[in-house]
Amino acid sequence: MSQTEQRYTGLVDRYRQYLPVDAHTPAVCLGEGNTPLIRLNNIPAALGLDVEMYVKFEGLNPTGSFKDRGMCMAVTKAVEEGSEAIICASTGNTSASAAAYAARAGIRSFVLIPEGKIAMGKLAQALMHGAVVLQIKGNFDAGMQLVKDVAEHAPVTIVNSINPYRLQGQKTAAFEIIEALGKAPDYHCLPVGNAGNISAHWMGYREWQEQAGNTPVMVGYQAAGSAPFMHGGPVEHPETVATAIRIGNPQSWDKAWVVQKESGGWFDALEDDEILAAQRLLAKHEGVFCEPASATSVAGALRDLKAGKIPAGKSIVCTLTGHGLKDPDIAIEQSKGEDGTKVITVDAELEAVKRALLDNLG
Ligand code: AN7
Repeated sequence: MSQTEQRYTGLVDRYRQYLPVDAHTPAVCLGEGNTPLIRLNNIPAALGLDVEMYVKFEGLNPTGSFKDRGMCMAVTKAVEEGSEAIICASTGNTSASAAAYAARAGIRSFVLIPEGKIAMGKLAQALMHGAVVLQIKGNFDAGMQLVKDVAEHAPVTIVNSINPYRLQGQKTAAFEIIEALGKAPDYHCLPVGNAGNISAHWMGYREWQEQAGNTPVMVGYQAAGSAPFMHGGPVEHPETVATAIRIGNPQSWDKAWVVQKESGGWFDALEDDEILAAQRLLAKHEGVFCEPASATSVAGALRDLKAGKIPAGKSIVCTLTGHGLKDPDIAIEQSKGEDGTKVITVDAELEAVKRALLDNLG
């Protein structure tokens, strides 16, 4: 093997035989997938929980979220089919990913985002990758409807998760977990917005059920102010600090209920302060910085572990869907103490720095 062949190219090459591509399909890849499965040590110990708990850190994908798995497949197929432009509605991460893969493929991208409700890092990405950014005076659900309508009148490929290739790409996360553990975990917990990712994971687990020997119980967590799966129908005005999952009308509604039934799982919801507490816990005690929406999975799993809903002694994987750097505003906001920022300003001289160290060592 040459050095080039040995280099990791991305998930289309790695899982070609399990994906709807043939040997000649040119992959539009950025080295996505192959993300670490990190065992949590400090949090379970501190809480006295008997559990084998992992986070699958999808924030380490090329654009910082799990969307790259699906986008790699969606753009690969769009290009193969001769498309010259892609479009999506997005709470942020899909737009960042679509913009990057379109740039890589040399095609145009159009993204519709809700005005004022997208994290700064995601907007920066869409702009830098050259997407045409349409900020709409409405939420994600309104944007999604507009995308469906406009795609009937213009030569653009929709790359939201209603594009079936998106879920095909995203199912590979389940393959990687089975490869890492030698089996599927007992429980798999994910944040749920449109419910594409939980549906894709279940597809992956089912496809590799034979070699894994088991399938996990799938658990989906939503933000309480944005929890259509708890209300049994669409939520008209979803609100949450976790803007990535500020979605009231999930596009994979039916698929997700099938996952719940087949896997014996459930949906639940968490308040914004529980979500942010889990985000801080992961950052401070495990060195893992995810965005607020991602922490929903860990917040939910810890609550269900404490309540005994998830029994002791089990293995659990929580997906951390996006990187903490996506949303610096929320991170800094949370890091403020009672007297303002926690950054200590000192004179640029040894005594002042020494005093600050000694004051903070105790
Ligand atoms: C960090 O970018 O829908 O349940 O438009 O960015 O598959 O929708 C983002 C979703 C979880 C929910 N965590 O996944 C978008 C978008 C993060 C996300 C979800 C999203 P799905």
